[in-house]
Amino acid sequence: MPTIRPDRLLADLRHLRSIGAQGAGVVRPAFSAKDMEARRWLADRFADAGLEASIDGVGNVLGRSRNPGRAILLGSHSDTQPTGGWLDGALGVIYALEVARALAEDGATADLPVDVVSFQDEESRFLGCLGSRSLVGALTPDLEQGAADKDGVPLADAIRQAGLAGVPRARLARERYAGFIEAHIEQGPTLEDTGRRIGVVTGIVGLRGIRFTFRGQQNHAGTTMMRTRRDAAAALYELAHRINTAFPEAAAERTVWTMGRVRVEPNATSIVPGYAELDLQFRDASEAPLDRFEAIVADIVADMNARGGVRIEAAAARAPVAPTTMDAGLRRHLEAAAEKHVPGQWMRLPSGAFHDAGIVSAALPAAMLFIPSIGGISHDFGEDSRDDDIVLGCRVLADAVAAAAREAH
Ligand code: HGY
Ligand code: MN
Ligand code: MN
Repeated sequence: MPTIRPDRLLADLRHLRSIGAQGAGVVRPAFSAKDMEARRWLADRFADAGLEASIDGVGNVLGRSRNPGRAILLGSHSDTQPTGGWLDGALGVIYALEVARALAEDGATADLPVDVVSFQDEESRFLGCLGSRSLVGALTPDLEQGAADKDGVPLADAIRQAGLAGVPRARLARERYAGFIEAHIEQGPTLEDTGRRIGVVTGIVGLRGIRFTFRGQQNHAGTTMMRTRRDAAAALYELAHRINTAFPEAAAERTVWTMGRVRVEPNATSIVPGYAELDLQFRDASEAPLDRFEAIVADIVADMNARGGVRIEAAAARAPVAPTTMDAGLRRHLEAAAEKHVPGQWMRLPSGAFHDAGIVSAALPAAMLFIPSIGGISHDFGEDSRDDDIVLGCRVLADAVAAAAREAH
């Protein structure tokens, strides 16, 4: 079986961490200077590994094997959240590179084609999983038009400023691939809490987002009597409270919802706010609870608008991500490799985070492998995993990929 090189794996992970490093974390938003610097470095590393390296028109970094035959695609994303951890996405990209190198260096697997990818904007600076959507042909014009980041920077401007305007966009040749495998940190506490070292993902959550806007009347905080106010922020707080009261009844066991972005204008102590925004995001492994949540929200908004005063509008805040099930055949290879390396110390589990594998699974059989996150922390500078877990995860992936690639070849 192929032998990964832990020193090389960790050195590349740490080099990638250094690009955009802020304390223990990393700030490398999609299309930023640091993001593109990291992508150019990855392209060089892919080329050093003997792959045909390219960066496409939305910033996906691709490394294509020169070996003939049906390939396995490996990878994840190298862009980060605004307060990004050093392993979210980066782990899967560097694992993919290391596994491609290890198979190429082993006579028994050197003929197997393994391609490597770092997708762009998985973290939704513009829209979730932009790069993987583009690769599988799901980045439709209506999704792309009008896409802008939270500061109003249009996607088209970011692409141009990154030097990618007019660069051809790669499109997945489905017939080339037997499947896609993404390794990722768990970003949750389950593996650590249960003493497992490897997770094999059964399914990936679906996700929807709604942005509410509240239009009232800005006024003086002292002279405007309560009965005459049209307080946009008060309406926001009422809606948030009613959501938090109604949702638990309609939720399934692992349904989650988050209201992590709020805007109140003019955001001044002595002024009754005239305008406000609230972003709601909700996730579940099946569509039914998500549908129920949308119906509840529509009823609450209609009830509040019927009262008058503040006008509430609700609009989709992002491209929805559908729940997906991971491929049983690829999962079997991951499970067999996990059992070989850490018998009984692995588990099957769902992913509460969404991932590029969820998008790619519409076009290819897809599977995911998790390693533990220390304290279950992620999307935070404190995100971390133990070196021995990082090395073990790559060893398990290498064996699983060698078996899957041999089967496909
Ligand atoms: O939000 C997510 O699930 C992913 O980590 N971007
Ligand atoms: Mn991620
Ligand atoms: Mn993330």
